[in-house]
Amino acid sequence: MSVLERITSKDAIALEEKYGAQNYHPLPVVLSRGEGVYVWDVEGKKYYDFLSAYSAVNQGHCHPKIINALTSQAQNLTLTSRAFHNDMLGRYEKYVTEYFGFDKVLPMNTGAEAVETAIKLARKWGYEKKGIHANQAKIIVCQNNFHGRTVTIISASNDPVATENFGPFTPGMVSIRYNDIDALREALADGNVAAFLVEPIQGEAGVYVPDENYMKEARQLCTDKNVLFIADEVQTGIARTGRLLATCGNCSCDDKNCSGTPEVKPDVLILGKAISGGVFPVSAVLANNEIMEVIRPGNHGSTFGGNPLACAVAIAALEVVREDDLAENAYQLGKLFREEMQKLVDTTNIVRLVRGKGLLNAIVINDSEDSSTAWEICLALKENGLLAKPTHGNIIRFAPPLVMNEEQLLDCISIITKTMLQFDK
Ligand code: IF1
Repeated sequence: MSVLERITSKDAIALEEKYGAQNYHPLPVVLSRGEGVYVWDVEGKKYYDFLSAYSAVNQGHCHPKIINALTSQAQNLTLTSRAFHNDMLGRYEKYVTEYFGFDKVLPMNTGAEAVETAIKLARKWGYEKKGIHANQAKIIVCQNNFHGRTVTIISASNDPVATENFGPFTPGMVSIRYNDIDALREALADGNVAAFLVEPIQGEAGVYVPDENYMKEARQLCTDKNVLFIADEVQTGIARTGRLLATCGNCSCDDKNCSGTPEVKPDVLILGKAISGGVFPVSAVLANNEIMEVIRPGNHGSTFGGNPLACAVAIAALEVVREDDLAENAYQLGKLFREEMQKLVDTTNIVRLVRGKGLLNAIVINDSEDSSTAWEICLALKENGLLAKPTHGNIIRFAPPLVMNEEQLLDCISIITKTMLQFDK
């Protein structure tokens, strides 16, 4: 069989099992096409995508504007490396820094690379600007975080599945309780702290939304202690939570496209995933001059960072966010979704609670964390035409593309409701 001949789900899965590292446990579905909020499996069955590739496909699958940008740029120039300039990088850098309200951007490829970049930037700033003694810089992180899979990043993780047998770990990571402002205040008493790295909503942990003022108070504490406030918006950014950035979710200006007010604006902003609409690996670290200027030629980089193809795709993807008003759509549909899920909480025994912001939501299944109920529900949702996956244990994350309309969302709600009732005891 030629590699490109049509393939059955069974054969496709068998090939992955035989030739691929088993570093995931996917739902038994083999997708071959995506368009907007829909995906199709190789047998032609159509599904609503309620995961959006972990919030990378906010603009919907294969958005024509983004695909056109990809294919057009791919005909001209895909990669120069940073050994030379190219005609796309400067234009992208201007566009993305003005879009989010920062002086400078350091372009990378994956979210983890951007998090690593932010950690290096914070440490260098700590030594050269704050005066922390050599190799003593500390980064404060939150328990149950997810910032990526590199050894330094998992050095900050308390998830045994993500950390076991990957040591020795990078020193200097201090872990505190999430959403506990006193714990942060206590940790900041250490003069060697360079930065506080935090997700505005903990996605992988199960879509934990902190108290309304947590991020604002954390921002203020970091300002008072001359510590960099680093927002990891790889998953919460790009309109996912009903505002352009989750860190601006607390702002009073209520401008859905604002990039945060002074009370919650991070010193360093980390973006990934949907900055490219899930079409190409693109990530970014944004900061103002007094921070970014510690990085000088030769300090940091990557072969593909800031490549012309990534620049063209990211500009198109960000234009779509504004043109399709995705933040407002996520805000309104998210409210409707949680209202409808709350009815399941109130009328069934199977759904314990619903939580989230915008179209980043999760339901907690009323069963033990180690039960297989959430998984079985996702298998049943698949049979009913909707794809979602549990995060941890008994929590199912629901994150459809932000281009979804109300009619489609109501259809998804009826699928979820019908499926939950199958499991209601
Ligand atoms: C996997 C989780 C989500 C992220 C935040 C950085 C990164 C991620 C807040 C790193 C990536 C992905 C990674 C993917 C599954 C998915 C995930 F389940 F792992 F935690 F979304 F919740 N910061 N999240 O969410 O970005 O290097 O992947 O581009 O590794 O299994 P990346």
